[in-house]
Amino acid sequence: MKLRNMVWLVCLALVVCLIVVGCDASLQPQQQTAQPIQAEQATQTEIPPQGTPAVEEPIGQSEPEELQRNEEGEGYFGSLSVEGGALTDGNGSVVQLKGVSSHGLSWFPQFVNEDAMRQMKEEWGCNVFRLAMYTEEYNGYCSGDEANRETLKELIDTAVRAAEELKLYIIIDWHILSDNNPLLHKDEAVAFFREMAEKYSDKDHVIYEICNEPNGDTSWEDIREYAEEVIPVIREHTEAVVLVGTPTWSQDIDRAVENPLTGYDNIMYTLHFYAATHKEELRSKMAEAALAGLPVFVSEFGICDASGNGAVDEAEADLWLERINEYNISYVMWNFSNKDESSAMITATSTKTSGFIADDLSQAGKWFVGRMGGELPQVVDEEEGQTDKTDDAVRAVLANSWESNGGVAYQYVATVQNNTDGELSTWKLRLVFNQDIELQDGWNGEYNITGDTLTITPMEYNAVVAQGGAVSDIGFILESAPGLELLEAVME
Ligand code: IDC
Repeated sequence: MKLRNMVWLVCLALVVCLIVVGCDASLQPQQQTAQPIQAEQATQTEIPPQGTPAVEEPIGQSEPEELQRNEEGEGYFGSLSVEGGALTDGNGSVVQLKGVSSHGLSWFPQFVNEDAMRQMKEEWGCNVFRLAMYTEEYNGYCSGDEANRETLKELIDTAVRAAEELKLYIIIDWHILSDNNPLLHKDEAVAFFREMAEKYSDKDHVIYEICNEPNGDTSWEDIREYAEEVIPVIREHTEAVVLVGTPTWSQDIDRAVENPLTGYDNIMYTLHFYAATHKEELRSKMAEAALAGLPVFVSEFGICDASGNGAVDEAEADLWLERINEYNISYVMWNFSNKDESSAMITATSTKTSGFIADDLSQAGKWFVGRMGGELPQVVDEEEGQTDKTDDAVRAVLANSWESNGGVAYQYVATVQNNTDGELSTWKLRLVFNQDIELQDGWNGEYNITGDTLTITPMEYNAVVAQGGAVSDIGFILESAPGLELLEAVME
């Protein structure tokens, strides 16, 4: 009797289990793939059924249970296309690009480097980097000479190649501004985009922004006329996403709603805002365009005023971000440089071009990284003794430390200062610690370790130091037991 009861009980339990599992599966068909996505990762969601206004069926960060992590991970989705007003990956799932824009490539070329791009991607959670190539202002593509044009194209190429490795999208931005009408430099634009599209025809991660901000009396008809000439040239080589600016510094997106370009796939229209200047009126315009099914891309925004300077308005910036996410719109923040203006993400006093810690970021920079859910290393344990033991020409500062692989990771930033009376043709640093170390990562130098001693020699590009000059941002991460101390840092 007892045995039979037990058999019955086991069978009953099995049946109940099967029913429960079955119900659960039918209620949550996507459970295997749906997992909460990390804040710093770009989002990818189910595309809403055609014709469903996004406002009724909000997609994006607000409904984490609907989010799917892209199999490729890291916020990189391979080749992109535009479907039903949304940016999508190859499987038709909506994706959102998030990232930063360079300042003018001629102004701040040093900020376009692989280490900085790696930090954007890996620590801040960006999946797109925009290269703002002014056409007119300061050594612009059209105002500068041929050598300048070559330099700009080389910088673009450096970024495109680094981004390919890092799985970061790149926007090549034809940054018209004081040359207010894109028709002014149409021939140059046609030639430039022909060259770029041919060169990068097989690069899934390149996006073309054909005119930053038409302004003045430039009409939507002018922009259309320009786009009708530039887009076909790009299309001879690639189906990559093309971003088209709109009148009034890319604010009149409603004109594109009324009369969008036809006959091309993968076209998006840009809306730009500066939170301390542009508020609910422009936000509604953006939302209406998205609701009307227009593919909208915020390829530039700032959280200060439209001059790129003035006070930052975080409250208004948060309202913008909320609305942007509601419609799953991609966004790119102006600007990744240390210019002394409030839109610059790096403080003017920072001398670094990568390896940024919290102190290097401006209010705008901190806001951005914070909202991205990214990491902001703080300066910790910067004990006086740590820098005192260095000689005049070498400064090595512990920037951060954290637990790692059962030990501790120590991030240092070193600077070489040329205090001699002539140029240094090369340099070599020797850093001695109180215990054995291992190298986890290092940038802007060649690193060698024997026991407790680290030697650093330059890369090709930072070997020569002018008299009175310095090489900053020699950065490295060491692994060691707790209690690591730098005993000596000298130039050999
Ligand atoms: C600003 C830069 C500033 C530079 C100026 C050149 O922040 O350092 O001197 O351009 O005219 C835009 C433009 C963008 C502007 C930015 C802030 O796309 O080039 O950058 N802005 O004025 N549209 C609205 C604001």
